[in-house]
Amino acid sequence: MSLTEDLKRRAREIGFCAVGVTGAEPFSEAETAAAGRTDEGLMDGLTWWTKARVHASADPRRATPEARSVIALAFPHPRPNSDDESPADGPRGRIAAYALGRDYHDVLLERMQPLLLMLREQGHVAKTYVDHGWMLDRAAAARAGIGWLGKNTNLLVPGVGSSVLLAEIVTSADLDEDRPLKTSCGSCDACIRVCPTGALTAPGVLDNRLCISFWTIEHRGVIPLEIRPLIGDWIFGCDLCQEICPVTVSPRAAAPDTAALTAFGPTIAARPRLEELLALDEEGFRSRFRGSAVWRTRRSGLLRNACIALGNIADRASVAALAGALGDAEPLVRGHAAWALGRLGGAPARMQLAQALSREADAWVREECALALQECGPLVVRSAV
Ligand code: B12
Repeated sequence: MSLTEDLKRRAREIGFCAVGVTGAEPFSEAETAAAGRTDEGLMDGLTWWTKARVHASADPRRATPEARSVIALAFPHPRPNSDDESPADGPRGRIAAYALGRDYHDVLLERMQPLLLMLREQGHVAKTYVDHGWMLDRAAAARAGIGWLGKNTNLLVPGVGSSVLLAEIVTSADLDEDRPLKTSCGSCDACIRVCPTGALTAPGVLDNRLCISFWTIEHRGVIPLEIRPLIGDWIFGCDLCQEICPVTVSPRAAAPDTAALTAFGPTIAARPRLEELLALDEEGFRSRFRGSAVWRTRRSGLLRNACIALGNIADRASVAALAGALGDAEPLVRGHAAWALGRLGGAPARMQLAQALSREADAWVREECALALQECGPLVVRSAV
């Protein structure tokens, strides 16, 4: 058996659902696309994203000059559990499926170790990438033929869909290369139509500034007023453009390998109770989300998102929880709690907002309280006659 076949067999045993090989030449087409989109402002908001990063990420030999091959790998991620759905016990938010288990960076890095060992034992240089090194993951996967780039920009693995996370090994080993697939999404544009913010501006083109995933995961500060109502009940990431994808949700799509999924450990609730999240202090946040991708938002980001979701669900029974958040130590949480109360409306919400306004020192939070009071409508005073 050749080294390529050996590596592929081992990768599948470890739980990777797709594995392919491409050469180590630069990903020139993807580089041009990514640089162009960066120039057009489509990647704006991601403070760590730069043109220099695009160019470096497009060249596997930048960090590994002796590289001959790139092994592209896809690993299935957990899926939401349907018995986590009962809305009867209060409003719930939604967490993107990829974040339901242990942080995927750790999981995939661990899983790649036996492959690294195989290569190094034969004297080859081998370097791993799971998003944190600079590499264009989707471009590598597409050129290695493990899937095609869908109109929702995600890599779709035939027979599996996009519920996968990507990783690569750049190596000096001269492996047998695979060819890119000829598959495409055809005339289907369900993902483009379902996105509530219109973030998919054309097939395969995402405007980061409109993506719910960007706002709820990556953005650190205040979420613009016009975006908030469009976020719905998402509190970390968004899967709408994948959940509608006929390839990903096809009954014929392979169920994720349960042995592979154990690598993610116990999963967190896909639909957590929002009021419970608002009650988390720093320690509570840490013990609930340490080791999971949700950690990235920090407590203040997650509570900000929970307030927005409560505002969108607009159940007046949430006034007390939101009133508690009006007293949070973080202005970011207080301001978004005020917005949410404005969306709930009614006398109790109005009273909480008026009280908050009278004690609030932060200028932006005061502004949010004032706007929310207007949103609640005029105070109705019942006449005695
Ligand atoms: C920046 C980033 C984000 C940003 C911006 C997204 C973006 N489009 O760039 C934000 C925070 C919004 C984000 C969101 C998500 N992300 Co992200 N993200 C990345 C990251 C770090 C870089 C992506 C990148 O290079 N962007 C530059 C743009 C220009 O590239 P692109 O959108 O992929 O565009 C390519 C194709 O569209 C194609 N193309 C060009 N023209 C055309 C035309 C047509 C017709 C078609 C079909 C294709 C096509 O060429 C482009 C260049 O390769 C990668 C990890 C990595 N290091 O690669 C993960 C990564 C792409 N993200 C991932 C995930 C899981 C997500 C989310 C699903 C998470 C979630 N559930 O909330 C969402 C999906 C949103 C979406 N539809 O893209 C996975 C995707 C796995 C997969 N199956 O594809 C990756 C690969 C991480 C990983 N290692 O697994 N992400």
